[in-house]
Amino acid sequence: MIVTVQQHILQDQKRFPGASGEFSWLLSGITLATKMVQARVRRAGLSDILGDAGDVNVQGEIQQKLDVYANEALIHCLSARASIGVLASEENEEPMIMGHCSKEANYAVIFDPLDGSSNIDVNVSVGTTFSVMRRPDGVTCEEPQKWLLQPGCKQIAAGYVCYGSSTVLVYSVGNGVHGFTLEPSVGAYLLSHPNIRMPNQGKYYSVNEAYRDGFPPGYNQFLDRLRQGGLGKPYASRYIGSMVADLHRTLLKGGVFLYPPTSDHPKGKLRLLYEANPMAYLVEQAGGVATDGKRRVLDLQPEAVHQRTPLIVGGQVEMAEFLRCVPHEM
Ligand code: P6P
Repeated sequence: MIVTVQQHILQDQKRFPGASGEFSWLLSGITLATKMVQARVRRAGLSDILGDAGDVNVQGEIQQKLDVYANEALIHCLSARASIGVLASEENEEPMIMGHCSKEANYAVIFDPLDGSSNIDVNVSVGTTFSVMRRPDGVTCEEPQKWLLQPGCKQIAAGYVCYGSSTVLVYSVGNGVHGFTLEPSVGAYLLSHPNIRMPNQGKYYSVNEAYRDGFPPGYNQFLDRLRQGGLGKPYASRYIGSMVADLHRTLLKGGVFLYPPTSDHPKGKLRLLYEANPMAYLVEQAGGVATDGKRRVLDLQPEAVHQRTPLIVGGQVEMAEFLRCVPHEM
C-alpha cells in the first residue's frame, strides 16, 4: 500500500502535543525544502558548467554554495509556518525570531541544512538534520535561547534527510521511527521503512581511526574488543565521514558509531542541538543507546546553540560493552 509522509503524519500527529494539523504543516515545510535541496545536490557536479557559488550561470541565475542554498530553502519554507516562532541553523550564528512570532507560535526548529557538505565535491552522501522543540511555558518570543537550550529529552520530533543513492527522510514524533524514500517522478516521500528497529547487535564499528591516539581511556580497549572478536564475530569498519550517512547505516544495520573527544576537539566535533540530539532521539526511539561518553545525550543541558559534544550511538550489545570499557555517570 502506498503511504505518503503527509498521510503518515496525519495518522501520527495525534501524538504531537496540541495536535491540530500543526506538525503535519510544520513537517511539510521540511519535506518541501529538502525536495528543493535534493534537486540541487543531484546537479552539484555541474556547478562549473552552470556557474559556481557567486557566479552567474548560463541561465543568468546567481549560483549559491549548496549549503547556503539549503539554508535559505529551509528558512524560507519554515518561516511560512505560523506554528514556528524560532529557527536556529548551523549556518546562522544567532537564532531567528519569526516576524509572526506570537502566542500561537509554539515550536522552534533547529537544523543543519547540509551536514557533510565538504563531501559533495566527491559525490559522497550528505544530509539535513532537524530537531523540534516546544516553547517552554511562560517564555516569550524575545527569549529565543530559552526555546532552544532545552535537553534533548524535551524534543517533540526529530529527523534527517539522507541525500544518498536515493533521498530518504527518517523522522519520529515519539512513537517509533519511520523512513520515507522520495519518488522523484512524482515528488512524494513514500513510506519505505515503517517502524525502524535498530538491531541489538551489528557487524560494523564506525569511527575515524586516524584520531585514535587522542581517544580517552577505554575507547581503544572497546574498539580492540570489537575488532578481535570479543563480542563474537570480529567487526568490520565502515566510516563515510558524513554523519547522516554513517548514522543512517548504523540505525538500519546496527553496530556502533563514535565521534569521541579527540586532541583537536576535546569536546567532540559534532553539534549537540542539531546533530547529536536528533540522532540520539531517533536511536533511542529505535531501541538503541546514545551517550556522550559519560552521560545519556538526551539528558545533557545545553549552554549554547552551537556547542559541540562527543557522540557514541549503537545497539544494546555494543553499548553495554562500551559502558563496561568507559565509565559513565548513567
Ligand atoms: P572527521 C562532516 O564534516 C562532519 O561534520 C560530520 O558529518 C562527520 O561525521 C564528521 O564531520 C567527520 O569528521 O573529523 O572524521 O573528518
